[in-house]
This record gives sequence, structure tokens and C-alpha cells, in this order.
Amino acid sequence: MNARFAERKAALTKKYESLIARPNEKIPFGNGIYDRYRYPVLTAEHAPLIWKYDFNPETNPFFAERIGVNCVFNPGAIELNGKFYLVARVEGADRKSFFAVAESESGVDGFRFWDHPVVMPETEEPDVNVYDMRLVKHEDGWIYGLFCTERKDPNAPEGDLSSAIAQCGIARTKDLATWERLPDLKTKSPQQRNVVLHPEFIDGKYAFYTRPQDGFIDAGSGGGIGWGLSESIEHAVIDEEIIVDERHYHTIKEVKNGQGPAPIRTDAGWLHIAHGVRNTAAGLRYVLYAFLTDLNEPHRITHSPGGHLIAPVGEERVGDVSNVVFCNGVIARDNGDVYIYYASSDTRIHVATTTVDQLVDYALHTPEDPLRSYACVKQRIELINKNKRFEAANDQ
Ligand code: M1P
Repeated sequence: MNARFAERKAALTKKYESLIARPNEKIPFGNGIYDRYRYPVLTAEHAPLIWKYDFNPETNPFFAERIGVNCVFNPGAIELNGKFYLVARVEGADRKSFFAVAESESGVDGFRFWDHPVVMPETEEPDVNVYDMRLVKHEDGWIYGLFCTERKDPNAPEGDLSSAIAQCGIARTKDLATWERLPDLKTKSPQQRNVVLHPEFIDGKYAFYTRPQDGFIDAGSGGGIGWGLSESIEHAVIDEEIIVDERHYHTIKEVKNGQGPAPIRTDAGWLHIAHGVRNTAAGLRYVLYAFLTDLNEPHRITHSPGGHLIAPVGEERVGDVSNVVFCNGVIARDNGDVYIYYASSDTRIHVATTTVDQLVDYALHTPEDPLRSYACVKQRIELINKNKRFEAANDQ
């Protein structure tokens, strides 16, 4: 073995191990709703060396990367036997995304990828790109992974090599290692992304949050978070979609929105985390927002706090697709602790920790977006005056 190979391999292994072992730190003070952490929990640097390098000095004398990893983002999340698992979207240097499982004892640091990425079986119509898995422990006993399967648009004009069709892929597993692929979800929409399985049967049927869209990027006349039921999961078909949460002019979800992870069951209702998108001179801006729906009618919104729950800050604002936070994975533990896994700028994964009580308090007591500046000022003055009255009463 040449000295350069041995030195590089040893140095990179040490660097990798110290990255995995680095303790994370909660950033002090937070906003009372959730806490952010100093370091991302998963990045491209967390990809194991055996994924990227040829370990044979004969065939890789420079210990050079052979198959690069560009970024790691938008993970599904699940707790199994007390451990935290992320099924991350790993994007190779070749732009193709695939899924890979990383596990941690703490949920905020120590995430280590399994040696092998997920081998997701294909359907008869092979996927070109797969991404953004939503993991759901369904009451039927399976763990489902719903994800976006993307294929080239067969009707794109000649020379248009960008137009794509996004649909919802469905797979199930018991252990995250072996996956059974089921047929893609069928709906009337030409495009479906951000489809999520509700964890419980509704009227004996499988229930889905959908996102009907006219175009691959543009909502067109469609959009909004949809909802539909299917008799079967083995051949999932939604005949009728209704809109749960519409887009609205001059809000954080003006251009489009999408359900995040499966909602969390709470005493106050189903707690949803979603993303909203608006346009700016610098391009699209993605933020996260929350809402509550009725426990018996999960498609009916009961509380809709105005504005964003999480927006990109600091380094989160910069990456492959800047000014984006996106969440398709959350873990709510039996003790009420909640771990929100969100990706920033389609590049890396962060965690924010909170509790069910804090999120429900946020959803119940944050006023709705009153949709006009005048009404927003009135809303704020109401808060100021309430505070003044309270302070005055308690100063005496
Ligand atoms: O680039 C931001 C996000 O864009 C898409 O989300 P949506 O369908 O709501 O526009 C997805 O490709 C997502 O993966 C990506 O993070």
C-alpha cells in the first residue's frame, strides 16, 4: 500500500468518526415553541467512506472519491424500539436521489448510516428519481414509505429534457431493511408530490393527504393539501380528492403548499406540519407551518396559526436550492417529546426539539393570518394592550 493512500484513508476515517461522535448543542433561548441545534444532524459528510471510495490501493492509488455524494436531505423519520431512524434522501453527484437509513440513540446527534442504502424495488415503469419519503406506522401493522417517483414526461416537446411527471410511490416494510413495492397511487391529478398516508383507517379505508398539481413545479389551477380515501393499499386509487388546506393570496403558501410528515394524534386534534411556498425576486421561499384538524374528521381544519413555524435562518438559507426549509419527518415519543427533522436548502438535515404540549399551545393560541396589513396591526395592538393591562394590574 502506498503511503499517500494509507495516510489519506486514515485521516479521512478519523475525520468521519469525529463528525459522527460530535455532540450536538441546543441553541439557547429558542422561541418557546421549539429549540434549534448548533449542528445539522446529517450532511453529505455523514455518508460512509465505503459508499464513496474504492478501498483497494491497487485500483485506487490516490484514495480518490469514486462515487460522490452531493447532499443529504428531506428524511422520513420513525422511532423503533426506542431508537431514532431517518430514511434520508441522499443525492449522488450524478443528481439521482436514493434512500438510506441512519440511526441514532439520542435523536439529536450520533446519526450513522447503515452500510447499505435502501434497495427500493421498481414497478413495471421504472422510476428515474425517488425522494422525500414519508414513513407511517399504520394501524394495519405495516410501516409504509410513501415517496415521490419522478419520470420524464413522455409528452414533453422534443428537446425539452426537464419536464417530468411526479407521482406517489408506495412501499412497505417491517424493518426498514427489506421493502415491498406496491403499485403507485392512482388519482386524477397529472402530478402528485407530497403524498402522505394517514396512520389510521377512516371509514375502514386508507386515507391519504395529497397535493394535486397541474405542472411539475407550478400548482396551476390545482394545489393545496388534498385528501382522499382508497379501499385498498395494494392497488391504491383515489376517485375523489377534496382540498383540506388551500393556497391563499399574500400568505406563506401563496404559490404552493404540501403536507409534511403524517400528522401527530393529540388530545386537541391531529397536529400537522406542512410547507408553504411563496415567490420572491430571489426565487421560491419554502417555510414550515402548522395546523390542527379534527380527530374524527382529519380533513377538517380546526386551528390554523398564521405565518411560519420554521423559516430558514443563517446557514440554512444557503445551499443547492437556497431559502428552503422542508420537513417530511417528525418523531413524537410517548413521553410527549417531539423531534422535527427538517432539511435546509435541499442540502442538509437539522433537528428542532419541542413537545406535543408546546406545539398544541402554539396551534391553539397563535392568531390566524388576518390577510391584510391593517388587520395585522390591529391584532398586534390587541396583544400590546392586553400586555399593558396585565402589567399595570400586576405592578400594583
Ligand atoms: O426544492 C424545494 C422542494 O421542492 C419540492 O417540493 P414541492 O413539491 O412542494 O415544490 C420537492 O422537490 C422537495 O424535495 C424540495 O425540497
